[in-house]
Amino acid sequence: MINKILIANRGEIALRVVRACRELGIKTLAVYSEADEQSLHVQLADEAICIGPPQPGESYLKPDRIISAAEISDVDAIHPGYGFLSEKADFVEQCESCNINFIGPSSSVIRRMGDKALAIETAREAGVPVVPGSDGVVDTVEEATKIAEQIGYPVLIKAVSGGGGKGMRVAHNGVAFQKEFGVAKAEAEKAFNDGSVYLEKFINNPRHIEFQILADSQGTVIHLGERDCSVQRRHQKLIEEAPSPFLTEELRQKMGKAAIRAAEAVSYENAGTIEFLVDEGGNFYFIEMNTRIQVEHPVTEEVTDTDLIKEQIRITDGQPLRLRQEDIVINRHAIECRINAEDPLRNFAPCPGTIDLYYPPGGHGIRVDSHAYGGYQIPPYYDSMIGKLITYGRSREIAMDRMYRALGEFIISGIKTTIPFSKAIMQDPVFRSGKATTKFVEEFVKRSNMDTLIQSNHNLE
Ligand code: MV4
Repeated sequence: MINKILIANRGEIALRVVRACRELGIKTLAVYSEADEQSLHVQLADEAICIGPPQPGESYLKPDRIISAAEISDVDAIHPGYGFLSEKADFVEQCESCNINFIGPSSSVIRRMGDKALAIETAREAGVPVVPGSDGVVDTVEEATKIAEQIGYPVLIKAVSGGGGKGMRVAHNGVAFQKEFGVAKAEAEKAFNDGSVYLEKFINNPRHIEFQILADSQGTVIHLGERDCSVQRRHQKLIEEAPSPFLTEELRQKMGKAAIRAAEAVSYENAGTIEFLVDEGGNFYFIEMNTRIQVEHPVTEEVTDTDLIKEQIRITDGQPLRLRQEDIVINRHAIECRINAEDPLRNFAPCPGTIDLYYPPGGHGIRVDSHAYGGYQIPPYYDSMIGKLITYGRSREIAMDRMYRALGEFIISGIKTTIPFSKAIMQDPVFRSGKATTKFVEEFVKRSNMDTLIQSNHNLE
C-alpha cells in the first residue's frame, strides 16, 4: 500500500502529482531547491524538504539528495515527473536497491529504451514499422557511408543516447555526409558522453504523432489514443492536440496496435509514450519510446476522461488496470498550448521575472495546469514553461475557438509570454485546416510579421 509519495520534480507537474495524490488520500513530500521555497507545490504538499541550492545539478538532478529525503521522510514511492531524473536508469536502480518504489518502468526497461538504436531494434523485431536505416550503431565513416548510399540521401545521423531531437544531423549528399558524420559523433560524445550514432532515411515534412500507453504489472497493455505534437519550435513542442486531425480511423487502429506490440515486446509497465513519424502518404514509423509521463498528457486525459497520474500510482501499487481497451472511446477534441515565459519578439529568449497580474481563463471546456500566481518570481534556473492551457469540446472547431477565447482572457502581466504567439496560430488557416506538420512553425514565422502578430494578439493595454 502506498501511503506517501516523494515528488522529485518542481513546477506544474509537481503540483499535478500533489493533486492526484490528494484525491487518492496519499500523503505527499515535496523536495525543493532554495529557489523554489515559495513554489506552489511546496505550499500544497503535506511535507517539504529543501534539497539544495537552485542549480539543478545541486538539487533536482542529485539522486543522493532525493533518496536521502525519501529515507528521512519514510516515503513508499517516488514520482519523477518528466525531465530531471525521470529517465535516468541509474537513479531508478538506486531506488530499486533502497526498496523505494519508482513510479514508472523498471531501470532495465528505461535503460533499454534510452538506447535509441536498441529501442528501434526491439520495435522492428516486434513487427512495428521503423524508418529504413542502419542495423544499429555505425562506427566508422567508411561503413556509415556505404549504408547511407544504400538508404539513399537525405540521411539523418542520430545519437544513440539522444532523443527529442538532441544529437541529430542531416546529410543531403555523400560530401556533406563525410563532415556531418564526424560532427554528429563529436556532438553526441560531448552531450551524452557516448558518441555512438545510427542512421535513418530522412522522412521529409513528417507529422509527430505519439500514442499513450498504460501497462499494469499483470501484463495488460492498452493505448489511450494519440497526440499530434507536430507544432514544435526547434524540437520544443508548443501546441499538442488529441486526436490528430490527420489520422483516419483505420490508421489509428493500425498505429494503436503497433504501439501496444512495442510495449509488450519489452514487458513494459506503467505509463509510456510510443513516438511515430507519419509521412504525407500516411506511412508511419516508430522512432522512439518515452518512459515517462509527458508534458502533454492532459490532452489525452481530457479526451478519454482518465487521470493518468492516478493510473501510474495504482499500477505501481500493484493494482490491475480497471480500464479495458473497449473503454477508450474518444468523442472529444482537446488542444494544449504551452505557456512559456519567453519573448517571441526576442527569438523566444527566456524571460524570468516576477508575475504582476495573474488571471487564468475559466468556463466550460477549459483547464489550466500551472504553478504560477500573482507575485510569483519565476526563477532563471529551470525550463521556461510556467503552465499549460488546455481546451476541449465535442469538435476540433470548438476546441480551437475555445482556445482562442481562453488565450485572449489569460492575463499574465510583468513578464513576456508565448500567449500572443499561440493565439495567432489558433487563427492561422493552415493550423485550423489540420494541415500543420513539423515544418509548420518555421513556415508560419516566415510568412508572418512577428511584430504586428504579437502586438495584435497581446492581451494587455
Ligand atoms: C526524424 C525526422 C525525419 N526523419 N527522423 C525529432 C525529435 C525526435 N522525436 C525525432 N525527430 C525527428 N526524427 C527521420 N528519420 C524528423 C523528426 C522531427 C523533426 C525534425 C526536424 C525538425 C523538427 C522535428 C519535429 C519533430 C520530429
